[in-house]
Amino acid sequence: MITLYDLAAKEPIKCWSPNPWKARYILNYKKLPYRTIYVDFEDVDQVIKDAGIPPSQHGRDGAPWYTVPSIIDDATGARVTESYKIAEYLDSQYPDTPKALPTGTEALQAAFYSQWDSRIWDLALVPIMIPSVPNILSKETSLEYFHSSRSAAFRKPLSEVRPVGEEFDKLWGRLSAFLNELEGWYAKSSGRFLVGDAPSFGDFTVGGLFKALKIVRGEDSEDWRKLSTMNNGRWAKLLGDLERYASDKD
Ligand SMILES: N[C@@H](CCC(=O)N[C@@H](CS)C(=O)NCC(=O)O)C(=O)O
Repeated sequence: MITLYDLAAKEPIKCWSPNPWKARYILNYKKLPYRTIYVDFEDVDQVIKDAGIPPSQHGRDGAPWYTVPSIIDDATGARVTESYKIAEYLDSQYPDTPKALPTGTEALQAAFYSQWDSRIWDLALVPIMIPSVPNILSKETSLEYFHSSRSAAFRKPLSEVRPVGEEFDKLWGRLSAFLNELEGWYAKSSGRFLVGDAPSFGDFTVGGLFKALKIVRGEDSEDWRKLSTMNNGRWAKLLGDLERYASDKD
C-alpha cells in the first residue's frame, strides 16, 4: 500500500493544497491503492522527518525543509518527496499504469514545470489565496504556525498580504497575461490536455493550484468567478476534465 502525506483541514474539506493535489491526481489517474495521512501544518516537519522521508529542499540558511506531498511505498520501502519526483518514481515503479510523464514528453514536462513554478507563485493567485487559508485550518496551533510562517515569508502581517485596489488590478493583470500565454500553449495541443487527450503532470500542476483556489476562496467567491470565466472558461473546463482523478475518498 502507498501512504500519501497531505495537509489537514477542517471537515468536510480533505485535500485542498496545490502541491498535494498533484500527487493525488497522479495516484488516482494510475488507480494505485493508497491511504492518506493528513498532517497539521505545524507538524509537517516533524512527521515527515520521523517517517524517514528526506527533505524536499533546503532553505536559504541551508536548513532542511520537509514538505508534503510525500509518499511511502510499502511494496518497495521507497520514501519519496516532491511532486515531480513522486511522478517519476510512480511511473518507473508501476510501468503498467498510465504515465504522469508520458514517454517522449519528459523534457517538456520538466521545462513546463520549471516555467510554471518560477512564475506562478509571484502572481495574483497566491497572495489572494494565502490570507484565506486560516479559514480552512482545523487547529488553533496550525493557525498560529501559518500566521507566523507566512507573515515572515511575505514580510508583512498575513492580513495585509492580499493586494487591494490598484495593486490588485496590477497583479491580476499580470496573472491574465500569464494565463493568456498558458492558453496559447494549450491551444497548440492536439487535445484537451497539454499533450493531447491524456492528462499529464503539467495538467495536474495547473489543476492543483486552480482547485486549491476554488476550495480555499470558495466556489461562490468573486475570485473563483473571475478565474473560472477567464480565457472563455478554459480553466474551469480543465478542472472539470480532471475531476475524475480528484477523488479524496481513499
Ligand atoms: N515543490 C514541492 C513543494 C512542496 C510544498 O511546498 N509543500 C508545502 C505545502 S503545499 C509544505 O509542505 N509546506 C510545509 C510548511 O510550510 O511547513 C512539491 O511540488 O512537492
